[in-house]
Amino acid sequence: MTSLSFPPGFVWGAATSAYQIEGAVREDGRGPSIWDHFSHQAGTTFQGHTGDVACDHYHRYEIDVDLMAALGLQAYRFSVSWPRVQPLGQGAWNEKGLAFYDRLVDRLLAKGIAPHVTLYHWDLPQALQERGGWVVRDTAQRFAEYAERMGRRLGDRVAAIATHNEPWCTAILGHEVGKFAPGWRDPQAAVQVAHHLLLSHGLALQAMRASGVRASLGIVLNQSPATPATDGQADRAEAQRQFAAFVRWYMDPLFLKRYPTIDGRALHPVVDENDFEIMAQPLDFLGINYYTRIWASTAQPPVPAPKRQGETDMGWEIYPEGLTELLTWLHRNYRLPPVYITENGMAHPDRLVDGAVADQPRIDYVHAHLQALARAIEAGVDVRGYFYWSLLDNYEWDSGYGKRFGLVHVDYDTQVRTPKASAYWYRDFIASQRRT
Ligand code: IFM
Repeated sequence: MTSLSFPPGFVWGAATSAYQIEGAVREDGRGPSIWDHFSHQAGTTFQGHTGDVACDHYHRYEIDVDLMAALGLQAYRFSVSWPRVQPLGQGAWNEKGLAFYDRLVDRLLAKGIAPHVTLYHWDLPQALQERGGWVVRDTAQRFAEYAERMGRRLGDRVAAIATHNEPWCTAILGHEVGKFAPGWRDPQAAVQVAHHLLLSHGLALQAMRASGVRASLGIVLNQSPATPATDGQADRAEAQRQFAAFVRWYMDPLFLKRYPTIDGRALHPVVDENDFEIMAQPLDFLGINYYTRIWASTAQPPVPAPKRQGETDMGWEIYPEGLTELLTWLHRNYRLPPVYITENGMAHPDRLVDGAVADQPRIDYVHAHLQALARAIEAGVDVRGYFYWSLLDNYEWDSGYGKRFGLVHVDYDTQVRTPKASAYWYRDFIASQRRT
């Protein structure tokens, strides 16, 4: 085992999201989401995979919570499927959908596992998309109503509620690159979507606080430091530009009530007078998802990232030092609330052999990132918890079931769950932390 030691009360968990694991997309009154719609269009996902069944967690949540308990997890981060609880994204609520999350939360609590809820992990009700989706300002208001309802329903029992997961992905991958739902390729729309996501976050926090929600309230951002490929002026400027677009575009409005100036960026959202005040609501916590760094090269062809510590099955460079670099930079530049690492993990081409999965590279990945995290904490960053992504192998969006991130292997034909070597390693690590 390891000599790593984290502050008392540090929380150890794992994360998932609704569309990636639940399945049961047409059951008990759930409405369609943009991911149902998108993944059913030809050519959008790996081998046409959809989340129709996924890990069938909707029916198997009890055994999944038992698995978490067996691994000694102290917290579980999951998301609520908006169209499961409000099929059209406005108007009527679906009691059967709400009751599912009641049952999940109660089972977690019965096992001593703290529920950390995310309200939006990319599955917008399709009915709202048909009215324009996130490019329309009114969607932010609809989201605030949904947040308030979920806050009242779950907020007295869950530890934390995050509004959004990774708004950059919704805005850029969904509306500029087009590889995520709703599949748009419109950079001006993307910048407006990013604005409305942050606005909806602020409105949601206001609404939940006004109705007395007791859970900690925050947001989850995906972030990476940016390294210039060379010492040249052009690469250094490019690294700053990419970092501003990826990290500061979301952090500055939340903490400094403004957007950063980015060299050469002509696109700007329409911003109403009071928007920055709304977006910059005090945060009880900030969730950060960290996987890799940005490698900035202006050469043609670009200088490739060195990948000295290898890459994951997503092709992402393994660069644990980036977690220390990122957190210490954020700590120096913003007045951060308590931070949680709400996602960190690796895809690996795991194989089940004789009932076991030997995923030593994943163990090495987590260990190295925990060392990097410990260094950031030593440097003064107030980090309160770590969630491995993901508890289960699951539906990796446009990569379908082709990429496995889980601590627990899922056989998608039989739905049998098999903890991998990394799950046992993580279990023993958590137990060792309880003793320190
Ligand atoms: O699977 C995703 C998750 O939904 C959001 N963060 C990154 C993960 C790995 O790509």
